[in-house]
Parts: sequence; C-alpha cells; structure tokens
Amino acid sequence: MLRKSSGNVLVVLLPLLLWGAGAAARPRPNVIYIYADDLGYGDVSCYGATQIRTPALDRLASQGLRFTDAHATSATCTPSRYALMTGAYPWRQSGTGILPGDAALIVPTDKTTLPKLFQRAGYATAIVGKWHLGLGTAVNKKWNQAVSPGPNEVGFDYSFIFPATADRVPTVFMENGRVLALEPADPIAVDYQRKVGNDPTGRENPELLKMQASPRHGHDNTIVNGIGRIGYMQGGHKARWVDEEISTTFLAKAKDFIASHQRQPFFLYFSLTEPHVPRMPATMFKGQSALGYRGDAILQLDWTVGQIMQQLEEAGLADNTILIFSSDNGPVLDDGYQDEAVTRQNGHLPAGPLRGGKYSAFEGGTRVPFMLRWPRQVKPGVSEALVCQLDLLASFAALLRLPLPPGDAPDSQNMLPVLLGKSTKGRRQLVEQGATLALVQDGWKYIKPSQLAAYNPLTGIETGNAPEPQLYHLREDIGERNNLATQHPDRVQQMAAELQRITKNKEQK
Ligand code: NG6
Ligand code: CA
Repeated sequence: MLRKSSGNVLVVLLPLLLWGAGAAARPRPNVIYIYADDLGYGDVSCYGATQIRTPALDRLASQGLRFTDAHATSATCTPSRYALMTGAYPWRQSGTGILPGDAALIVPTDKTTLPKLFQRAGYATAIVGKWHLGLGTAVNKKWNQAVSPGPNEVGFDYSFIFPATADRVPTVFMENGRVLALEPADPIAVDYQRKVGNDPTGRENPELLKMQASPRHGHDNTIVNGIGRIGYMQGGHKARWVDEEISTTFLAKAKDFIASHQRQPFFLYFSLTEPHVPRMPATMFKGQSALGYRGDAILQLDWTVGQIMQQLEEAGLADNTILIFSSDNGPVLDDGYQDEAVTRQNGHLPAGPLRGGKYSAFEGGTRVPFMLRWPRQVKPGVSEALVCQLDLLASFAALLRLPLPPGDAPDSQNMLPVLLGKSTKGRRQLVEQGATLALVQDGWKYIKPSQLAAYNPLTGIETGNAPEPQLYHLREDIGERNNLATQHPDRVQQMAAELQRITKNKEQK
C-alpha cells in the first residue's frame, strides 16, 4: 500500500522534478554589454596604458576574462554596431558606412537581432546610449512625432538613445522613439546638405565656439552648446543636450533600467559616447587626466563602468550577470576638434602596440579591449583566442538554447566556450574592415591591395592601404611592421582567394 502510493507520488512528481531541474539548469544570467565609442586597445591600464589609470576596468578584468585578440568587425562605428546587432558582416550590405544623423534605419526588422534573441528567451531588453544605426524609413522624417522603426522595432523593449554621434545633429535624446523635452512650438528640422534655421554655425561664427573645430574635418555647421556639429539643425532648443550631462544622463537611465528589472532576466546594451568627439566631459572630470579632455573622457567612462559594477554588487546581481565591456573601433586623437588630444598626448599610445587606429585596416582599427565577467561561471584570466563581437549573437543563442532561423546571423559563430573560458579555440579566421578588407587566418594577416591613400593627414592615422598585398605574421609581429608578402606568395594567394570567397558568397561563414 505504502509502496504503491509512493510510486504514484513519484509518477506524478518525477516529471515535475525533472522539469524543475531543467529549468534551474537553464542559465538565465542578466547580460549587460557596455560599448565604448572609439576606445583603443592601449587606452586602458589593464591593456598596458601607463599615462592613464582605469581602475574600474582593471577590476573588471581581474574578476573576469580579458581578451587580447578580440575585435569589432570594422574600424568605424556604424558597421561594427550593425554586425553586433545582426551577426552579419556589414560589408555584405551596402549603406552600412558611417551614417549621418538623419539616416533611415539600416537594421532589418524581420531578422533575428541580438536584442530579439533575448526577447525570445523572455528577457527584458533595453538600449541606453548611442545608436547610430538610423531611424525611421527615410531621411526626411518628422522628428516631432514618434520616429519608427528604430531600436524598439529591432528588439529593445525600452530605448533611451541619441540618434547618431555626439558630433552630429540632431543633438537630442530620444526615449522610445520620441525626442525628449521637445516643445511642439519649436519643432526640429535637420538637414545635412544645406543650412536650416537661424542658429549660428561654426563656419560663420567661430567666435561663439568654446572648442575650435580642426580645419577641414567639417565640424563647423550648427553650433550647439558652444560646439560646432556636422549637419544643420533648427528648433528643438530646449531639447538639445548639454554635452557635459550626456554621460550622467545615460548612466542614470541605465541604472534605472537595472533597478527596475531585478526579478526578470534582462539584457542591457549600454552604449557610451566616450571617448568619441566632441570630448566634453562633466566638470568633475575636466582636467583630471594628464591627457586633455580625451583622457578626462576615459576617466569618466571608467567611473561610469564602476558605477554599474557597484550597483550590481549592491543589488546582489553581480554574481549572475554577464558583464561585457568592449569598444566599437580603434582610437583616434584628432577626429575633428582641437581638444588637446594631440598636443597633450604625453607619450600615451591609444592603440598600444598596434599599428593604425580608427578607420584603419591595421590591427589598431578593430582590435579592441574586450572583457567578460560572470562570477558564477567564469574563472578570471586572460584569453588569447581570436573572437569578434559578431559572434555574440550565435554565442548567446547557444547559451539560451535558442536555435537561429536559417539565414539569420550568417557570419556569427558560436564562441560560447571561448567566451566562458572553457576553451581557447577561437575563430580560425576573421575578416577585418578598414578602408580596405583584411583577412586574419591562423595567426597571419593579409591586407587586400588598395589604391586609396596610405595615410590620412587629417587624423594622422595610417590607413593600412597599400597598392601591393600585405602579409603579416601577427603572432610574431603584432605591430605589422614586416610585410612578408614577397616571401610567402603561396600564402598570399591562398588568403586572397579565401577573402574573395568569403566576400563573394553571401551565405558563407
Ligand atoms: C567621420 C567624422 C568623425 C566622426 C566619424 C564617426 C569627418 C571628417 N569625420 O566622418 O569626426 O564623427 O565620422 O565616428 O567628418 S564613428 O565612431 O561614429 O564611426
Ligand atoms: Ca566609434
């Protein structure tokens, strides 16, 4: 009798127990992806910077995995972010270069994106910070109404963004598609071709500027907060941001989102603006580094990351939150403003040992800081595996055990074991995008010949372009100094053919 009833109990309970165990085993960590804008491989002290200290990032590295060969897909912002969202190489689709502030949305709304993946897994999702992937369906849009599609339509339940870059109009925040603090009586118009409205421009009224633009870069259109921007803007005067407040505004919104989602797993894409131009940090950071406002902006960034870490710790969330920090492309000193980044470089090497920087096909263009902390699962350490931000989509799909529909995220590879430190076997190869394309394979790097200039005198950066093929042995020559192409013609030929195969075949990995 007893046996029978306990048997019955087991029959009823066993599936429940198994289901419960399965649910418990299913990892549902929160995920926060903090993305710096133009932060270089050498800008962080745990990556070797000596002229600036980044204690929060160093702590993150010491508590997690620090990757030494992690990449953005591209050496500029829009394409790297496109790849992060879609898991597709950006050069597969035209129109994925640096976008103006009035561009239409370029992320497809009918494909799996990184945030949609998390939505599918029952996560709450949010973006706070820089977007730069276009808004709406056309260049001409009514900024005074809800602008759609945008981040909310590609998978973010909540969005608090600025549209493009800090140096491009419209210089406003948008919350769930609507411009924040916009007064109907002062509607916004934006134009990148011709002047609109009566606001002074940097070109006409340089005496009104609190920071001069660098000659020939083009940051001399509408002046907002004493800074000339790219593009013209009319109206929305009370909605315009104050640059010194951008960072703390984003931080407050990110913290609000975390605070209000303590019971449901969440994915937060926290997209910082530092140290992109114009570098105009909060007053408390001005003059705090020895490197001018660029260094001060890095201190502000570091402090911001520290604030998030502290919040997670105080809320008891740190242990089961995957916190990733990376950057969308390599560093640049003069990117349009005379902000002392060049004159007060003080021996600081923003790309560390790497050649080139932002815009470049050399490693300085795409190799960026990348750290991942997940105390519950990941042992601290350093990983030399080749990984790319492109891989986050397939890797999180694996973590969440969600299959990807065929054709979605075509270039994303599941690097979960590598990201969690359980394997050292990273990508075998990766295409890197500067002004020209490069292929990294088994520790070698081939840069496709290009007739474009080898040096950009405006930014002072070597572009990686050369009319002849370049081949570097990265494992021995991280600084890409010795072009071995003539010594290894077979390898050059094989890698050129492979690059061509990958870039021709839209479905290939
Ligand atoms: C460039 C701008 C540069 C910066 C960059 C975008 C010029 C000469 N330079 O076109 O200042 O805004 O675009 O940077 O206009 S990114 O990090 O968002 O890609
Ligand atoms: Ca950038």
